[in-house]
Amino acid sequence: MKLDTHIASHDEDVKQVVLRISEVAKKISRGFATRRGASNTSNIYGEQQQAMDVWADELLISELRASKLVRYLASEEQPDVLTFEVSVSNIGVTIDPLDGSSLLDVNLAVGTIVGIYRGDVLSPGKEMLGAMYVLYGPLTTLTYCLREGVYEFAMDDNGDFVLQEENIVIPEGKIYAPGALRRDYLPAHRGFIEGLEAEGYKLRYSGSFVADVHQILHKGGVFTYPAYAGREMGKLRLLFEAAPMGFIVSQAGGAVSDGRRDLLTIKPEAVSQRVPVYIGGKREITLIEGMHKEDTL
Ligand code: FBP
Repeated sequence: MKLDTHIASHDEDVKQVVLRISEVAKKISRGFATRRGASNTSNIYGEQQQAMDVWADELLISELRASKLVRYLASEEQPDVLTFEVSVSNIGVTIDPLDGSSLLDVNLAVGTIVGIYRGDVLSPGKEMLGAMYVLYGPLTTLTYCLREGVYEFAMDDNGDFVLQEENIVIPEGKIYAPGALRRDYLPAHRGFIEGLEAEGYKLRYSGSFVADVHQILHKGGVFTYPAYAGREMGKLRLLFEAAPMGFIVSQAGGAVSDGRRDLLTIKPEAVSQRVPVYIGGKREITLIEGMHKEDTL
C-alpha cells in the first residue's frame, strides 16, 4: 500500500502536509550526490552548515510555503519561527532538515525530522497532532504517526513510499546509544550507563540521532544524550529533535524523558532550547528517572 492511500483517512490538511514533505524527501534523497561538503555558513548554534543542510532547509521552507498548508514553520537552521500569511490552514511545523549532517562526508545514515502542531509550535510535545521522520540510509524510509499507530514505508524503484510495517511497537531489547563523553558524565548518568553495561547491553552509536533512535525503535533499548559537565541542558534541541522523535517512540509504547520527567510535557521557551534526552523502552526510562530521584535525596 502506498503512503497516499494509507494516510487517506486523516484530516485533509495534516494529510497533505505529510504527503508534501514525503515529496520533498524524495528530492532530498536524490540531492546527496551533487551537494557535497561544507557551506561557508553557520547556523544559530554556531555549527558549520553542510551544503545539504542549507539546500534541504530552503527546499522544505519554499515547498511548505508554496503549499499554503502551513502557517507556522520553525527550522533548526533558522533563528526564528516563520509565519506564512498566505496559508489556508492553521498548521504549525517544526523541521530538522538534515539531522546528523556532520556524518555526510563519511556517508552514514542521516534524516529529516518533522513535528506537526495545530497552531503555535512552541507547545509541549504532547499537544502534537503528529510527527514523522525520513531516514536516508541504504533504503530511504519514512515513518509517521498521527496518533493512530506508527507506520513505516520504504521508497521503491518507482520513487513511491510503500508500506513496510504497521503499528510498530518498540520491543524489549538490550541496545544502548550513549551520547556525550564518558569523562563528562554526571554521577546518576554514569551509574545508569554502568548498570546497562553490567546487564550486557550492546553499544550502538552512529552520531546521527535519527538513525540511532530508529534502531532503538526497532530493536529496543535506550538512546541517551544527557546533561553533562559544562552542559547542564545537554546538546540536542527539544523542538527539532527530542520532541518529535519522542512523540513517535512514546506512541510505539516507549517513553522519552529529560532524565527526570516526561519530555513531552515541557513547553519550549525558545526555538533553540536544548534538553537532556533519554528515549527508548519504558523500563530504561523508569530506571534513569528513579536514579535521578535518588540522586537528589
Ligand atoms: P544535527 O546534525 O541536526 O545538528 O544533530 C546533532 C547531532 O548530530 C545528532 O544527530 C547526534 O545525536 C549528535 O549531534 C551527535 O553528537 P556528538 O557528535 O557529540 O556525538
